[in-house]
Amino acid sequence: MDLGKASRHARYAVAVAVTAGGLVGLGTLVGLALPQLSISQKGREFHPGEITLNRGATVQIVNDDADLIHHAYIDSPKFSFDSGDQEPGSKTDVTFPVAGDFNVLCAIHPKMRLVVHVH
Ligand SMILES: [Cu+2]
Repeated sequence: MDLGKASRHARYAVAVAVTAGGLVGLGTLVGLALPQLSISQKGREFHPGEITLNRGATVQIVNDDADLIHHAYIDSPKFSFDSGDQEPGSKTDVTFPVAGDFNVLCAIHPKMRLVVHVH
């Protein structure tokens, strides 16, 4: 094992955590410790319906409707995404690589909307 490499990597991780904490405070630092944010689609609604993330964050969209297929997508000049059909019980990860405001829509249920603010 290359201990020198592991040690450099560890220092980098600590520096990132300290910088993030210093810039935006403890609340976000605690948020960073969570593996990811989970969004429900129960009852043909994204819940929560609006979230704010740091660039690079990953959201997990969970189809927790028992018998409905959903199909999440983002169509923006900055970033587009398409989940394909989301079977009941499925989980889909979306990582937001750029800052901006994005609407996550459902191709099957036009009223479904999740607003994502990425800083
Ligand atoms: Cu849907």
